[in-house]
Amino acid sequence: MKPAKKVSTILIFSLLVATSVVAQKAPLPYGALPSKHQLAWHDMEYYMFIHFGPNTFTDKEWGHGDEDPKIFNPKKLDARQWARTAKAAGMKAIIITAKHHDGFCLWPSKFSTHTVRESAWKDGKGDVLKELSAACKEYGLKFGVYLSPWDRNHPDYGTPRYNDVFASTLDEVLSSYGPVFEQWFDGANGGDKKQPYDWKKFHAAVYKNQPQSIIFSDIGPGARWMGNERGVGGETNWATLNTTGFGVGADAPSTEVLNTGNENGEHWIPAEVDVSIRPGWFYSAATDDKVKSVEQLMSIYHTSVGRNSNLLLNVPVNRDGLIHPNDSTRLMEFKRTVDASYKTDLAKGKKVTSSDLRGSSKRFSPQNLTDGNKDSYWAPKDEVKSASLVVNLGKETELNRVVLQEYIALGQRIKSFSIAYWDGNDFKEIDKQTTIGYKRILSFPTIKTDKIRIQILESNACPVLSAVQLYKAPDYDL
Ligand code: FUL
Repeated sequence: MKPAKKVSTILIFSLLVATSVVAQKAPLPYGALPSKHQLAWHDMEYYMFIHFGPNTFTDKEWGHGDEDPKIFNPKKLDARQWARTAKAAGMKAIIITAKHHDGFCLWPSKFSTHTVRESAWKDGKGDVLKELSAACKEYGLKFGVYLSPWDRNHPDYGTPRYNDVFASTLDEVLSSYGPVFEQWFDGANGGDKKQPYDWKKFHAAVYKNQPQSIIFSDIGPGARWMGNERGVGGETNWATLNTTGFGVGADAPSTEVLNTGNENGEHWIPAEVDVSIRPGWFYSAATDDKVKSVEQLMSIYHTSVGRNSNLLLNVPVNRDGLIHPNDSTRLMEFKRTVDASYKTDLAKGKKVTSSDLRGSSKRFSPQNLTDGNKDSYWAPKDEVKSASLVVNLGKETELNRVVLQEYIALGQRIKSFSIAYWDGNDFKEIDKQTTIGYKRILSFPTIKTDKIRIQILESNACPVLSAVQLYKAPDYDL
């Protein structure tokens, strides 16, 4: 070989190598990104909320703070029964109202005189947080706390001293009961007394003790309220939100914005759907026959977990200190239905082809979509913003659910997509939707096909999908 020819061959060869190396780099992250704690939080999907306190004994939703603490006397309280129920229901954690708006503390706080210590329960020697955190640990559940900044009992409320009291209260709870995966702050304030909250101080108290904790409030910073208490997350649901100029409660973004998030929002603040299994948040014998049906709960599952949100389902504890059998029975029926619907992934291991490949590396192959591993993903080339994927089932198969997951560690990117099935001659559209995010579930009447097509119609950066799953849910769950 002549030296000139040799040089040009080497040049071409190194150019080829260079292009393939460039093409095979992972896509760059897009927009606001989840922290590693938020990524772990997304994986939890479904957990229990417990509202419990003096309201349980007075049949109120909002106590006034002047209730006699002696009324709190749950004689058969068994936190292990709550944890056992949550575990059997498939939940991953329990968040309890450690302090609701009436100020009553479910633990013997040094910073209050309105607590379990002043109650009749266990002669003032009890501590609900101690029992529940131990039960959660025993059953492998995470533990979280709701502490209302609005306090209708504390004498300092409405004075500058209160912010320090509340920060000390947080400090006390968050340093006494082991790991707290989520700190829940509600935005309600129906009182006459004005109290400008020092959120910076409150957040510092949380992170000092529990750096991994997800702080929930109307606007996060860990997770956001999704704008209603009916269990309905936005059909379009971005995990990103603009918070500049906004606050909690009256200063929060509109409920519409909370419901959908902001496309290209400043921060990763995903939605958490909080909803009660009964009409009220607190237990009342009057609602024993109004526990939500399996159909209602399945619908909520699809409008929460199925729409890029976590589901925080409230199961109020009764006056005995137990979860009522009507609630636990329903939770088990719900679990059976979810399991029956999402038991067998018909796409698992099936061949997937895509309109675009990001080089030849297995690392970005469409095959990763059906490998059962949500940490592997498919991505096309950087400049590709719309693409098409076909799952070949190999034989005619009945199905009525499609589950999609974006690889959110690289941001939420997809703006719209459609799904279609092969009818023997052509692809027929089943549904067309907007966002995907951590998880999107689409339900539709049963079809029989051997191929499903997913078209990414618009994406803010090249789409990065980690899973396509297909299911045939029993018809009763529609
Ligand atoms: C709201 C409260 O006012 C309700 O009582 C309940 O705790 C709900 C989950 O949050 O802000």
